[in-house]
Amino acid sequence: MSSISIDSERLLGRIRSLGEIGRGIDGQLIRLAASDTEKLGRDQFVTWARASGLDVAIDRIGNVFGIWKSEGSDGEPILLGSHIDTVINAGIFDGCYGVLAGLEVIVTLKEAGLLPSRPIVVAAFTNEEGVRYAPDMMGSLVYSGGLEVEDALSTVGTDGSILGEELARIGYAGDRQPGFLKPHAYIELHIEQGPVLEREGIQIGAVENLQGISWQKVTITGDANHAGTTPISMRRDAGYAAARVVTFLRDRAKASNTPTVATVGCMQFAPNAINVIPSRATFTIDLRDPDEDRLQQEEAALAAFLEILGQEESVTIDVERMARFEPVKFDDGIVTKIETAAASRGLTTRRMTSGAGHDAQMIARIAPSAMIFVPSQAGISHNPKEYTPDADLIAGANVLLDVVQALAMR
Ligand code: HGY
Ligand code: MN
Ligand code: MN
Ligand code: MN
Repeated sequence: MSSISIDSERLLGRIRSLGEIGRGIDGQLIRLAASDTEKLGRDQFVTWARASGLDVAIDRIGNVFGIWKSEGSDGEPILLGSHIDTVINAGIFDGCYGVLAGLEVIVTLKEAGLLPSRPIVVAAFTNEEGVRYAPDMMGSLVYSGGLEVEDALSTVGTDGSILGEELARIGYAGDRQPGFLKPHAYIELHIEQGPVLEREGIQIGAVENLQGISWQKVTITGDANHAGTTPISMRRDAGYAAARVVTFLRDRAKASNTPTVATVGCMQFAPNAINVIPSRATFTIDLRDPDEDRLQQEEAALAAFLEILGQEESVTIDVERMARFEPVKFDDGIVTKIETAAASRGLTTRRMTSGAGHDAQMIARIAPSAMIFVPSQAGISHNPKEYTPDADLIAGANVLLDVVQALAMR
């Protein structure tokens, strides 16, 4: 077992104080990408990183890097991190835990007087959640060469804002080219956001793969008409057609006995009046599966259903792809180091798949990567009830500390 451990109080204190930045008077925590509240969160991370003696670099898509290049260290860095942007009415652990634990690992190594053979860097990636600007994991996608930075900066948000203008406005339109640091390895510590670890009573998840993600935006157009006078047989009801899509997706995923999951998270009707048949329904579809072939089959089945639905309901259906990421397999060597580190601390561990998307899904394109999970109480996340007990948060950070030492200590 490693001779050093993180400073638990410092880490837990920082998680809780960052968790209050962006909390509205209604108690909701919201730090959407490149918003004023996210700026405050970024500023806090930069302040802590600089106070820890790290150099801070910001790239053109606003990714923030805390860099520790100790004397004698050389070569490609070990990269840690995650994100500090949130969904709407978020919990305090998603993303922030990985960024702050990464910083904590660096400070712990510095305080122990240890000198890694490589630089160690902790990143806070821009727009991981994708709530304001699609696609999600955008900062790490650009960083890993999956999206041109100019295209990303010109993205129009759900509020009509332009990402590049917003990053400039909050002072995080950096000057470094994305990808300026090629990582030797990337390890992301994250809450599981699902029920597996808690249900099995396991403390550490050694994440070996991450499922594919397909995001689509659908617009169904019918005819507005009088809710009282229009016979059912004469309706071109966009709202009803949209509802058929929702039940199609759920029924198919439920009957499939596969890990496929499908979610319609956003839906708007127009004109959105109690006594008017909706002329337009706009909604999103989030389809995921750890197997690429099956994910493609699900996308094809959906497309075929929409074709038939359009004819049956006499509506037009337009589909816009918003994001598409293939499943990712992480580096077996690093996953094994995670298992070894957990076992050496007497922690129970298991290999597992990540249901959620993460920056590691993108960085795995350019460097050997893996993730460490800690349990989420009742599997809840993207919800203010998101919670992980202190002991698990500390255990995860210590496993990250040990894996970094295994990768970077002389
Ligand atoms: O959608 C996701 O899985 C991630 O939280 N952005
Ligand atoms: Mn996250
Ligand atoms: Mn999230
Ligand atoms: Mn995520």
